[in-house]
Amino acid sequence: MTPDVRDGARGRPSRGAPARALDGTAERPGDQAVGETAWTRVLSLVRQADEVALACHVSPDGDALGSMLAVGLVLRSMGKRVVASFGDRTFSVPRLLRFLPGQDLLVPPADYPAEPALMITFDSSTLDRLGLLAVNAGKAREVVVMDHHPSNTGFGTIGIIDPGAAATAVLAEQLIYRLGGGLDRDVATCLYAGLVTDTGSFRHTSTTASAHEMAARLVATGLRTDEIARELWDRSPFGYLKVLGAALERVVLEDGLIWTYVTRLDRAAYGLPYAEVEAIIDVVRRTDEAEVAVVLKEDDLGAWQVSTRSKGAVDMAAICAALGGGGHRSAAGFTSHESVEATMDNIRALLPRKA
Ligand SMILES: [Mn+2]
Repeated sequence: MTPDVRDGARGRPSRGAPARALDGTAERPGDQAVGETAWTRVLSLVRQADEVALACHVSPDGDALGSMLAVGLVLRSMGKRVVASFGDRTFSVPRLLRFLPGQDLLVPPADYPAEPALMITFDSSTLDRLGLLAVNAGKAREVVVMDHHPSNTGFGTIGIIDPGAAATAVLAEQLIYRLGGGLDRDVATCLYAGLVTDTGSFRHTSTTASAHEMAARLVATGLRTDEIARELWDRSPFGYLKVLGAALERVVLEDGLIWTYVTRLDRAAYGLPYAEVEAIIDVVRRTDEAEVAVVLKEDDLGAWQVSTRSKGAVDMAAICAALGGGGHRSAAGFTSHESVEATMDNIRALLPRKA
């Protein structure tokens, strides 16, 4: 995609509001959860830096990678040297996210600065979620943590953390705005990917009026909402259908719980990478008769990555935390090294008993 620089399509916080000022003093998208002191420190660090090292959580989703690349593109346009990465052992951008602009900013963890003067992390609630780059963060002089998870542990030297933000992309937009950076179509595409990912395409309860207002600012740059939606949700390799079929063939409904599993053999038969089976939970969880949905996905190393969802009545974050994982009330997960049967028994034991 090429940047869109049409007048009137750039950097207007909302209709009738003044265009973004270079000194960052004009009216800006509302959010008072992050203290002005923190913002002031971040802006001064960024303005002084020649090089900024960006990182997002391992196995990045649209919010993590989109927020990071959006800020990276803007910093580069301001003349900064920018490196961006995530700490997966096998460094590969998930197929769904390869359409995002700014991928040339990415370097594998091995090429990341060992001791960055200024590091900014995106959508990572703990140091561990940075994977291999947790080591670099530990040695960085300053680590700015931009995140919206309520469970954020407060790592880093400066926190730009707002649990009320629909996505880290909301905070990334504010940073860009405060830096005086413009929203061109590439930057907006990255931010929009974050916003639609974390609001479930404007369906989750995080879909506030301000989330829609932000979407309006982004769409005004001329980005293609249809193309972004297709890239994120409406395409898959043929093998996905076959593996989905296998998962649905063995789905079990028991007492308000629906669950199934996908083995690495299922995937191997069609050369389907692990990341492609993430979406199976979205098919399973729609079942009317179930409050809780569980999909066990065997990863390439033979561990079970367990995705869980509830419709709100059951706190899956608490259950998954008890099993060594975490997440949100209605969407959480954990890793299991036990059998499918034992893993399901562990979950059943923690589910509330029916009256
Ligand atoms: Mn997020």
